[in-house]
Amino acid sequence: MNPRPPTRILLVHPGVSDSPLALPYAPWGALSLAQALRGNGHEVTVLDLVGQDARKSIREAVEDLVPDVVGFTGKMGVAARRMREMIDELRAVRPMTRIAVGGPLVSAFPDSSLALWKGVDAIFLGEAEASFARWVDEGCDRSGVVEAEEFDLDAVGVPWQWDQLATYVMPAGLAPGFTVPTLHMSGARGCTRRCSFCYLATHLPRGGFNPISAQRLLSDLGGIAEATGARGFCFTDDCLVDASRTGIDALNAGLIGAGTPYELGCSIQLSLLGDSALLRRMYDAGFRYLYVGAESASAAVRKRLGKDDAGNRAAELLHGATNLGYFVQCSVGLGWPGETEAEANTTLELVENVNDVLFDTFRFLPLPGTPVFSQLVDRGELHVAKVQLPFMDFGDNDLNLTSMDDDTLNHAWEQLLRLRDERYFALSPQEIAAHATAGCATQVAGPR
Ligand code: B12
Ligand code: SF4
Repeated sequence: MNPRPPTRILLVHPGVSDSPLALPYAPWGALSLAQALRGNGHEVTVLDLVGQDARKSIREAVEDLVPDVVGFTGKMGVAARRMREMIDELRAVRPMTRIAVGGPLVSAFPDSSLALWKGVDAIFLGEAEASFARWVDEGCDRSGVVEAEEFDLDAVGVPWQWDQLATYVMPAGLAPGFTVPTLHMSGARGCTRRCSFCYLATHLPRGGFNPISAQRLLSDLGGIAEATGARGFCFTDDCLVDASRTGIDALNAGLIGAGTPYELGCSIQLSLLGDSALLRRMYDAGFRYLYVGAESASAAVRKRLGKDDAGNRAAELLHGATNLGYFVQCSVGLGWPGETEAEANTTLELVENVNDVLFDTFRFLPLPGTPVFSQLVDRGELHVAKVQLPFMDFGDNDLNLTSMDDDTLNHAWEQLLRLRDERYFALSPQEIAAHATAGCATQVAGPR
C-alpha cells in the first residue's frame, strides 16, 4: 500500500487533430494508466482534448482540477504540436505542477535534453502502467528518462471504466463492416513480428508482445457492452492474431461458447488470409471486418521490409477473405526505400484490380528508432532535421528515398490517390458518409 497521501493526477490526450470530428478513438493509453494509478489509491482524471483549443482547454482543466501532476500522451505530428502548446501554457499558468509525458513520441525521441521536452520533468518509455505508478508513489521527484517495467495487462484489462466512453461508440452502420454500435480498442501491446520499418518493437521493454488474456477480454467486452451499448468491437492491434495464435484461438472459443454475442473486427497479416480454416472459425465467432496492413504488393519490397512472402498472392488473398463474407480494408504505401517504378506499379495494379476491398494509402516516412531509419541515416540518405521530425505527419510528405526520380514517384503517388478516390466515390452515399465518419478510427493509414 502506498504510504503517501493520494496524488491528484490529470492525464491528458492532446488529440491527433485540431478538429473535434476526429473523436472516435478513446485515449486508451491514458485510461490504462488511470486504472493502474487508482489501484494505488490516487485521484485520477482523464481528459481527451482532441479538437479543442489547446491552450484554453488545458488552462481551464488545471484551473478546475488543480492537479499535482499532469501527464500527457505524446504522439507525432499535429498531436506533438498540440502537446507542446499545452505544456507551454501549463508552465506559464502553474509553474510548480509536475509534468510527465509518455507514449509513442517518447519512444521515438527518448532524449530528455531535446527542445521537444522543454519544461517536462520526466519522459516515460514504452508501457508505463508500472513505471508511472512507481514514479508517482515515490513522490514524482525523479527527472529525465524513465525506463518501462514489465506489467501484467490482465491487472487492468481493457480500461473501460470512464464516464466518457459511450461517446466513442459509433452508431449502428457507421463503422465499415459493422451493423451494430461499435467501439474501436486495443487488446494487446506490441507484436510478435519484426518488420524493419515498424516502430512498435522499440516501444515495449525488450521489444516484446504483451496481450490481454482472452478470458479478461471477454469479461471486459461484457462490461463495455453493458455500460455503453456497444455490440461491435474493432481491435486496432496488428497482433490480435499473433504468430502463435494462442490468443485468437481462446478468444474464438470463448465467443462461440457465449453464443457469439458481438460483431468483431481486427487487423491481420496478409499471409494469414490464406488460412481459410482460421478465417472461417473467426467468422463463426463473430468477426466480420479485417484490416490488412499490406504496405506494398511487391514481394521484393515486402521482403526488404521484413514482411511475409504473400505479396505475389495479395489479390487472391484479399478476394478470398471477401468471398468468406468479410469486409476488408487494406493499407498500401508508396515511397519505400529503394522502391523501383516496377515495384510501385505492382501496388498500383493491386489497387486497380481488386474491387471488393477499400484501400487506405500513405506515402512512407521512416520512423525514428526503427532499423530502416537507422540504415538510411547511416547511409547518409536521410537528412530530416530531428527537431522537425516529431511534428511531421506521416502519410503525406515529399521525401524521396526510392530509386525513382521525383517526377516518377509523384506521378505514381497521384495515380494511387486517384485509384483510391475512384473506389471511394463509387460507394453509395450512405457508404461514403459511413466511411468519412469512421475514417480516422478504423484505419492506421500509415506505416505500422
Ligand atoms: C489506434 C491507432 C491510431 C488511430 C487513433 C489514434 C488516436 N486517436 O490517438 C489513428 C488511426 C487515428 C492513428 C493515426 C496515426 N497513427 Co496510430 N496507432 C494506433 C494504434 C494501432 C493503437 C493505439 C493504442 O490505443 N494503443 C494501446 C494503448 C493502451 O497504448 P498507448 O497509447 O501506447 O499507451 C501506453 C504507452 O504509450 C504509455 N503512455 C501513453 N500515454 C501516456 C501518458 C503518460 C503521462 C505516460 C507516463 C505514459 C503514457 O503508457 C500507456 C500504457 O502502457 C497504435 C499501435 C499500437 N498498438 O499502439 C498506432 C500508432 C500509435 N500509430 C502510429 C502512427 C505512425 C500513426 C500515424 C502517424 C499514421 C499516419 N499515417 O498518419 C497517424 C497519426 C496520428 C498521431 N499523431 O498519432 C505509430 C506511432 C509512431 C510514433 N512514433 O508516434 C503507432 C505506434 C503504430 C506503429 N506501429 O508504428 N493511429
Ligand atoms: S508492421 Fe505490423 S506486423 Fe509488422 S512488426 Fe509492426 S505491428 Fe507487427
